[in-house]
Amino acid sequence: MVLPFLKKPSPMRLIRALKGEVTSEVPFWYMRQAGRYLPEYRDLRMKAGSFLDLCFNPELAMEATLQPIRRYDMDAAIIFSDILVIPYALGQRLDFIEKEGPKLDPIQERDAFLKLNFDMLEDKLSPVYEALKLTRAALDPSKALIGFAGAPWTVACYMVEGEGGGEFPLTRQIAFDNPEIFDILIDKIVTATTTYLLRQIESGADAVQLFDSWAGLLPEPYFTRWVIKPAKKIADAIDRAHKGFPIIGFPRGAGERYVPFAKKTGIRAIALDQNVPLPWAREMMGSKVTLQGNLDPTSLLSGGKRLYQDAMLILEACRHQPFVFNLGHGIQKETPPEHVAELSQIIKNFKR
Ligand code: 1CP
Repeated sequence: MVLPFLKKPSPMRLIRALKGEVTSEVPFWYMRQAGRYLPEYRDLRMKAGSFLDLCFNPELAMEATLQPIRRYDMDAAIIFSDILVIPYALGQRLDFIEKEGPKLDPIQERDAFLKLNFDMLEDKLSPVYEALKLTRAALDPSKALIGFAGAPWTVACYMVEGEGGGEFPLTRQIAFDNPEIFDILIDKIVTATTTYLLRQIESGADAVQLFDSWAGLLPEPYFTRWVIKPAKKIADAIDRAHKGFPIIGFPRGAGERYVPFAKKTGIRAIALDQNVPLPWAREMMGSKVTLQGNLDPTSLLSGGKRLYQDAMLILEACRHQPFVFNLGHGIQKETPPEHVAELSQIIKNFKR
């Protein structure tokens, strides 16, 4: 048994903040920090061929993961992959079409949900685990490596609809008309995602984030059924295997439902989108929860005075609280890389 006072604090600022510490410097990383806004990413992507070839080549995926760290020295790297590797590993056809985005062969029937199986999960996802191992070995010990997965509801949206678009009308219709049938799909994704995240942790991830990008589409009682409960199942399984392991929950667009999400899942670090006022979130969730967020990505697109003012408002609001600076959603591909440098400097210059 390790006595609590003998446990060394993590050398990673991000991990200390995720565990509730008010670190003297605010740790930061950005959702979609790797990707098409970086010229070196566009070169790498050309070299790899398709997007999936890039995700499933461990050396190239490591390179894409490390590119933004070299430029901006964030506190964390997020492994380069995509939430849609889960449907792919469950046997669904997946393509990324240039300028259009992901396309899957949609599945909408009970039988198709029942047929999904886990036989190929380990084989198909092993390049992601290899990429994590390589990246962890290459990364400075002061930097955290973040693993991730899509949350079951968001992944189900793409599996049923077959593509993005943001409204997912068919998915919502199937889910609300036949919740018991939709549960079959959600439960399969919960099982696959739990295994996937546990394997990422064994492969070197220091924290994991669960992206529920479309959580805002679900009113009650569906929000509890398909956002809160699946996240709790996954988080509980991780906690049973790795007590206290840092998990970041991101039920994007949940508005006031962020509060029951934090309470009922027990997840202790919550990523906020830009529509959530930080003081409100702090008051409602208490200072035991680490907040992460929540700069509007369009502020980063604009740069200059607006970026400075918006970033400072966030930093001031969280001066005395456990906090991780991030955006409210991913970096947009038109964002000038110099603006990301400006923002990183603003955060580094801020002293608590
Ligand atoms: O052509 C290209 O290079 C593809 C662009 C791209 C990239 C760079 C896609 C396709 N995915 C990614 C990487 C990615 N996706 C990461 C990597 C690590 C990093 O952040 O740097 C992560 C964490 C994701 C997560 C992801 N993929 C989410 C959740 C976060 C969010 O943005 O809401 C979602 C919804 C996806 C699906 C997806 N993958 C790609 C696209 C264009 C989309 C969105 C499709 C749509 O709904 O329109």
